[in-house]
Amino acid sequence: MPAETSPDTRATFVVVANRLPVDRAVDDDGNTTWRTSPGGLVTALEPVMRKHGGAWVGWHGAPDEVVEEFDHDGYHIVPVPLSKAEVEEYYEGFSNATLWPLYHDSVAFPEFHREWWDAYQQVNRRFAQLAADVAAEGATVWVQDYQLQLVPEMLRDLRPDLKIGFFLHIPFPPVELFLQLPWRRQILEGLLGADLVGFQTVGGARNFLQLVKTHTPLPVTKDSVEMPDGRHSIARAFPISIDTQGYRDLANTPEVIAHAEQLLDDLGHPEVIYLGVDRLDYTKGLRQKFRAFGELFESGELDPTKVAFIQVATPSRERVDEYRKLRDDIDLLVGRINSHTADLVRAPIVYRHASYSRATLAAMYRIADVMVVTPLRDGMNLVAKEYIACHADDDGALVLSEFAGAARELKQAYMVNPYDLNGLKQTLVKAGFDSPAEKRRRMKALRRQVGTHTIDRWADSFLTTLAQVPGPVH
Ligand code: GDG
Repeated sequence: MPAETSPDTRATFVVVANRLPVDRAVDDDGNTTWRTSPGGLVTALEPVMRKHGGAWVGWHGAPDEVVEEFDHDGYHIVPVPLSKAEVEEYYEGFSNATLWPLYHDSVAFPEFHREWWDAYQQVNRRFAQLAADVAAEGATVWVQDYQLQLVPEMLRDLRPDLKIGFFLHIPFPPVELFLQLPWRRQILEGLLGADLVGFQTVGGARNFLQLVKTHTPLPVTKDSVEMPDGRHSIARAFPISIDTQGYRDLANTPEVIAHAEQLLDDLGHPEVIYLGVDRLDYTKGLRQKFRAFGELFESGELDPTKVAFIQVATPSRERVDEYRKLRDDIDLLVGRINSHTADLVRAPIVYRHASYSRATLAAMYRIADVMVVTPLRDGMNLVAKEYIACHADDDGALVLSEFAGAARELKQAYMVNPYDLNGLKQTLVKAGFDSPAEKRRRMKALRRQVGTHTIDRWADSFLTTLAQVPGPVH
């Protein structure tokens, strides 16, 4: 198991991710502090890091700026500098306008540009070099996500002594889609530099192994790829989760309970509260969600004076064209629905394009009768799990897209196909007005699942498997 490190020694446990888990904040006196940043990867890995100690290598979020290494919450932070052009080409370009849409079933059109690919390679090489510099002899290095798929191979070339793991937080696409990538061979080879490649679902691991079988000469036996140096690269599913007890405790603090009461008062105690919390991203099925509620409010199947739908859309990737367009579309759609259906007192849709504290989210989870999670494709979806952890009563309900990785585990959710508008509408009504006994039955099972499959278990399972993968034959 990884051990603690101190700032002046090299680390025996290193996480490498595109972003650091902290954002810079400057207070009124001009002092810089670092605050934990929102987002799925950070929510998942921050508790792992606090437990294991070590170093986190990642970009600090400001282009053209060099930031010194520092300590934070018991671990060491190693900022990676990126130029403005690299942010545009490696991050906004290749990562978020090529790989992100392609890996999410091409729900938006992926763009392929050779300059973006060049920047992707260049930045991956820099991350690999910094990880190689900071890792102690024989250290465990855990590389995260789609922005850094070339790092495992590059790092192995630099430091063959390391144990290298890779985890993909987003879906790994079906074979036909992946094959569109002009640089598909390099990406496969990059990933195979890891001793263990982790995916959110069995389907993702299967897609990857299928590609290795058909598009490389390497022998594959079950989930193991035999590499030319005699080592093995294992591909397996490790469904990610949350710090369940941490969320439970947060939701039960007096402050959160009081905030929840306040929210209920402010909303005028609606009979049923539906809630959505998503990054503003075209994969999250927001258009579908709003259209369904719009029709339900307009037809009166949901009474706009008695039912509320709260949607938080956290600002995300605002410099990427597709995200700007989505923001405008949603503003228009919500405005139109509310202008048709609101009375003079309250609009049925409360839409906020803003970021909130974790405690405020917990208060919202507490008061939501129905949590609505409708992605068109999602690696896992932690919001679904956070709701189950925070919603203390068994009277809650989770509406969940079958295209979220979480659907493989949260089988007692009210399952929907977000493309089927009528089906979605029916299920939204059913989840809101189902019998208490049926809701209780489902919530109990969901709570059991999230209570036993925690982020600790996920990390332990990945790291134990990684430690057991046999190394190269010398
Ligand atoms: C990727 C994959 C996978 C959201 N708004 C605020 C806020 N959040 C937090 C949520 C949750 C996280 O961000 C979002 O996680 P998701 O899993 O729902 O989605 P992605 O960001 O797309 O995450 C996803 C995940 O990685 C982990 O592997 O599950 O499939 O796409 O924790 O609570 N947090 C705060 N304020 C907000 O306004 N503090």
